[in-house]
Parts: sequence; C-alpha cells; structure tokens
Amino acid sequence: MPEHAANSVSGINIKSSQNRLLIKNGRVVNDDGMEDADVYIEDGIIKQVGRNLIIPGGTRTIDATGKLVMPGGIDPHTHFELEMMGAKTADDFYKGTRAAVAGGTTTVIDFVLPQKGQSLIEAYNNWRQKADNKVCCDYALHVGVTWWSPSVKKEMEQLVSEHGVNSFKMFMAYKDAWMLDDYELMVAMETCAELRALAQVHAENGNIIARNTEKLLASGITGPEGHQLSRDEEVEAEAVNRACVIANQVNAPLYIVHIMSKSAVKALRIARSRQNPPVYGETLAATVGTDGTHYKNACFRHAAAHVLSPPLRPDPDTPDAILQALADDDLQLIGSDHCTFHEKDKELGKNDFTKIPNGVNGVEDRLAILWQKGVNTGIMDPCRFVSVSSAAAARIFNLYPRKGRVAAGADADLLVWDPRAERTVSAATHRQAVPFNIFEGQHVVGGPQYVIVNGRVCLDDGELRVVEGLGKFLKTPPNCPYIYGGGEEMPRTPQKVDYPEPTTPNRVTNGTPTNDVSVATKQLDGMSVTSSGCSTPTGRKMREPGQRDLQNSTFSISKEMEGLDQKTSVRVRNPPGGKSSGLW
Ligand code: URQ
Ligand code: ZN
Ligand code: ZN
Repeated sequence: MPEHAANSVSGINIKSSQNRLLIKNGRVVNDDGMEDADVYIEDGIIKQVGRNLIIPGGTRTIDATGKLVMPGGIDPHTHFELEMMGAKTADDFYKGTRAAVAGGTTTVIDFVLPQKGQSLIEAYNNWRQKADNKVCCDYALHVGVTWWSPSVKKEMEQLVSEHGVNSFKMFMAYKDAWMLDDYELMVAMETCAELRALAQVHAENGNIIARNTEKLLASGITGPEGHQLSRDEEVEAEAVNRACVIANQVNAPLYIVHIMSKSAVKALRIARSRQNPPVYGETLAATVGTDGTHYKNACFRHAAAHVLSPPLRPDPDTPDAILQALADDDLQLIGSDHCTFHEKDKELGKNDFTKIPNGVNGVEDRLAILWQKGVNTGIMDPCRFVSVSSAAAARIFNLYPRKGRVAAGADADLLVWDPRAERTVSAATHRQAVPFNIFEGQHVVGGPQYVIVNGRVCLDDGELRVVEGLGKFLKTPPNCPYIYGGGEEMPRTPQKVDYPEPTTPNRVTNGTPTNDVSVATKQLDGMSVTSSGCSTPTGRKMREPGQRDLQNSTFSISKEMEGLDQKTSVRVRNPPGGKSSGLW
C-alpha cells in the first residue's frame, strides 16, 4: 500500500490475518489507572485487554515490553486548510493529519469557520469536502458562530440534529471579523444550552485590543512585539471572566479554548469553583513548550512564526504554571491550535503586526512536548497525561469510550509509547508543511514507537505509513452525559477559596537538553506499586491516606526501569468513571 494513495481506503483489501494485531507485554495506561495487559485488535476494534488471551494464528504481534500502551491522542483544536487574514494555512487535511499521526495523535477536531454572513451549513459542507478524502485519521468538527441572526440559530439546530456537530466556537476578539458582542454571545450560548451542545469561546477583549492597537501603531510600534503588547494577560483574563458570567447567566456549559496565561487560569479557576453547569479550559502545546520572549527576536520570520492569539506570554513562569494547572485540573485539556502559515504569508504583516496571520504549529509535537515538560519533570503522571491529551476531549465531545480509552469495544486508536525514545525537535525532520518549528532544538525523551489508527499500524517502529482517506468523520452527538449528566447531577468542581501561586518545579528550561528519564519512570514505578496519583476521570488527583506523593518520590532510576521492564502488575482499582456513550 503506497503511503500517499488518494482515496485508497475503499480499495484496501487486507487479508483477515492482517486485520488482527496483538500488542503484548505492555503497560496499558488509561486516565484512571494502569495495568500490565495485552491488547488484541481485530477489524479496527479492541476486542480484548488482559492476560493469557486466546489469539488466532497468523496474528501480527508487537512486543511492547518496557513500553506504555495508551489511547491515541485527541487534538481538540486544529485549523487545516483555513483561510484567514488574507492567507491559507499551509497544512491541509492530508499533511496535517499525517503529521498528527506521526506524533501519536489519532483523532483531530477541526473548526469550520464561516465568513461573516455565510451560511453555517454551507461552510460545514465545504469543510467536509476538504477533509473527507484526505484525512489519515478520524476527525470531528466544531463550527464557529462568527455572526448572529435567526438563520444562524436555525442552522445551529440543523448542525446538531443532522450533521453530527455538538460544539460551537464564539469569538470575543477579531473585532470587525468574527467577534460577537455580549448580547450575541449570550444568545449563542443560550442556543447551545437549548441544543444540549457545548459553547466554546475565544476569550480576549476585542475592543481593548482594537484601541491598544491604534495607539501602538500610532507610536511607531509595528513589529511582532506589538502583538503581545496589544493584548496582555489582563485582556485575556477579563474575557475569561466575562464569558463565564454570561454562560452562568444562561445556564450553559462552557469550554474556553487556548488559555494562554496565569491570569486567565486564575479567572477560570474561580469560575470553575462557583459554576454549574461546568466550565472547561483548554491550553496549548505552544503554551507549555515555548514562551513570548520570541516576539522580541530580531528576525521577523522567527518572531512572526510565534504569533498567535491569545499570544504567548513573556512571563517565564507561564509554562510551568500552565503545566501545574493541567496537573491540578484547573485546566482539563491540551490542544495544538495547529494553524501554520508559510513565511510569505506571515510577511503580510512585515510592516504592521496586525496583519501577521495568527497561528503556530503543534499537531505533531503536542504529545512529546507534554510528556517532556509534564511527565519527565514529575508535574503529572502518565494517567493525567492520557487524560489531558486524549480522554478528556473524548469525554467532553461525547466520543468516550469509543475514543480516549484502551478497553474492549473501543476503536483501535492506540500508541505504543517508548518512554526512553530520544529526539530533537526540528523543522528539518518534522512532517508539517512549513520549514519552521516553534519547538526547534528541544530535546525530548519519550515518543511513539507504533501508532495504530483504526487497527492499522500507521507508525511502524518509527516508519510512517499513513493512508490518505483512512480516517472517518466522527459525528459528535449532543447531550453529552459527562457535561449534561443523564438526569443525574452534573459533575461539579470543588470549592477552592484561594489561588496559590503555582510552584516552579525543578525542571529544565526550553531548549535545554535533558536525558533524565528518571522522573517519568519514577512515576511509572510509583503507579505500578500503588496506583497513587492516578487521575479520576474528571482529572482530580486521587491520593489516599498513606499513599505516596509521586512528585516527592525518591525512587532510583534503575529500579524504576526494572519496574517497567519486569512488569510489576497492577490492576485498576477505580472503575472507568463518567458516563458511557452507550457503546456497550
Ligand atoms: O483563534 C484561533 O483559534 C485561530 C482562528 C487562529 N489561531 C490563533 O491565533 N489562535
Ligand atoms: Zn481562537
Ligand atoms: Zn484556533
């Protein structure tokens, strides 16, 4: 099968033995626990997870000794083939999903973004046309509500009832383009709640940005550094708070996309402690993997490649604080907001930062960056890694447990993750369409050795073998039980009174190599002994009296590696939480 075989899925005629796969001797990681188990796959579905499985002859076997078997990543935020700010993103649905699979992501959720005045259904159909025959992994769609009228409301209803959409993104920024005012935002959120869909917001105060921009340009600040100056943390935090208040007024669940700052996390945390229906927060690989100091780089190309909105923050404590927020369930997910532009397009803003098309890369390196910055440093354990990079998105967008879980009955979207694999991130070797990578030069330890997409081995011991068109469009049903509760009480966050400043863990800074896998494997060893630190399905830490705090653990590296290789057995003690989508 050639790697790039357009529309080749229908032509796939694999012998039945090739539809069978056994992943043996690995440690299976879900968001609520780990166990040493084999995983048997047939016809794209996980059939069995356990020990001593009875397997038909001729089944291909992957030996995962010393490796982790995790659900494939779900990237809840991509922009493939998006036209914005006079340019088109460089990665189309083929190149973008190919890069996703290379990095271990097996489902993406892209955004249909209609132009002002455009029919939402028409825009949705355009997106399906762009994507359906190109995607190398499954995908779903959010739809942007970029203008308001009664016809928009009607189309939202149709999108939910007929087209498999359960989430809508509203913009509080991009004044004169996609921005809604507060009244429109309120009605749009109300509509989402009526439809039992999920309202998403891009939280920045577009009016403040517009005025600040006028003043900056008038004072002669035209370079990329002006981007951050026009929209500092306060501008983001104010919008987060306002969005939460509006959602609360209309009793709508809310999802805030790309949270980029400590101030925004603080605003979100306060809202989450008081609000029901729930509020969820997403951050980005860019936010934990780099920072806003790059806007001062003398090279326009370099600085402009980091321009996205909300911007990266110059405060050097931001990446660690955001990682800590992910670990503590103040944030629930990490996406990429992958939105790459060629250099010639970024140059549209050479003399005016407001014209630099907004967006950065991330779909390929999201998992490795999170593992390196979050797990290898001891900030989060592998279960929480699975939660924020996969399971939480499946739960929130009502794809769970078909996606986001290693269990019998789920889609066979899996990673065999090698916690010792080392590489240096570089545009020279990445699969994304642009010759620039915002994580350039960062040394990461831990990465996918095998990536299985719908039962097919698409990264095979490091060799990429994607199939164009292999992915399917995933309908996301409304009335997600995880959000709306099937008649039972909705999930609530505990009351938290104060927001302590996040501690700065002992870790490497951006770009500084570390070969120390001890912390990650400490976590693995800790998990194997006690299961402590495993996240609940809502992400909060479950640590029982007497159980050890993994972040303060002092195991030796050799013991930990032995622990993984010798496969100390552990059973999941917590049953899978949350509500199922009725798969079983
Ligand atoms: O706002 C977004 O999510 C897209 C449209 C652009 N990318 C970005 O700068 N965050
Ligand atoms: Zn946005
Ligand atoms: Zn985006």
